[in-house]
Amino acid sequence: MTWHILGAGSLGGLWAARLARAGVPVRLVLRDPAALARYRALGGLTLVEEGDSHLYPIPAETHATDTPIQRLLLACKAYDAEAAAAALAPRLAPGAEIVLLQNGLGSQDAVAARLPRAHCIFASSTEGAFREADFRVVYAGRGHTWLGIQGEEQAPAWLDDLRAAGIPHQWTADILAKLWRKLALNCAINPLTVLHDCRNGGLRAWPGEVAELCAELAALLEHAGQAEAAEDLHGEVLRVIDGTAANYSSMHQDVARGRRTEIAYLLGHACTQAERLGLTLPGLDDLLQRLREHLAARGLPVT
Ligand code: NAD
Ligand code: KPL
Repeated sequence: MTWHILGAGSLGGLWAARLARAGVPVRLVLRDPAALARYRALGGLTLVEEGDSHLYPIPAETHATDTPIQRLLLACKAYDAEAAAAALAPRLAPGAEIVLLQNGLGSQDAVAARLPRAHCIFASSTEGAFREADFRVVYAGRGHTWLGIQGEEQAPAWLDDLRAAGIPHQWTADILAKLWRKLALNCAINPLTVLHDCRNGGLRAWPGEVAELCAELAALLEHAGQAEAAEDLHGEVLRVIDGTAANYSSMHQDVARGRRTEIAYLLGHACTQAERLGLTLPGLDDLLQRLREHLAARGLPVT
């Protein structure tokens, strides 16, 4: 079974290279003929691991190719996911499996609503990768990927492809708990690193602000039916701040490079859900307001 991978960026490239070198059939789905021409001129996708680079001549196509897709890895940013899924909808075979690698929450439901006949598998990853150049990806941090369909205990047989490819992963019947927990961690850390213009460790100078946000995020998780994901949230946030003290958060890196952030699917989603649940969370609302002003002042989208 061929894996089509849409989004030959950081995580999509990382998955594509590992699957391809394990002998799993992979095809990249690129945005347009210009991207395809640039890719072909380079001769494939390069993965850099521990300083060693290797070129993988993975076949590629554009959306316009008309062969059916049975298995798709959607590896674009959350704000591109719905449009990307809609563009590929006519090519999806009945019962196609789509793995959604997007961080945060909100985009997965938008994709699933667009593709009611597909099996959408949600994923939450702590692996780290970045694009050094076009179609050149650096594997920057080992991590783990949780995959699941909410309430589905039985892992699909095709997870064997990930095992063969050495992609660290685990199936879970409670993928929403994993996604909510990561969203809460990201909401407690990332916006503050942007506003205080600091590395994650710099947040040690703002213990009161971090504690207040964690208390509000834990209340949100509990009201959203995610009591387990709320457990010891503050403790884990402090451990992540210490464990990644020298790093800049992903949102800080996006803002520093003038790139659009996934704010709508992280802090924006948290505030929208709080409002829907009738919860007043002044610290999170104020953080969202300040973050939007900060982004707007730099000409970046605020949603
Ligand atoms: P990225 O920007 O490096 O790659 C996304 C790719 O998707 C880009 O190459 C873009 O051109 C492509 N794309 C967008 N729309 C497309 C379309 N319609 N057709 C074809 N290609 C299209 O992004 P990333 O860092 O790989 O992040 C993907 C998701 O994974 C995000 O939600 C991110 O938060 C999450 N994530 C990333 C990392 C990481 O280390 N990079 C870690 C954990 C989670
Ligand atoms: O995931 C992260 C990110 O930077 O996006 C961490 C390191 C957990 C900080 O929130």
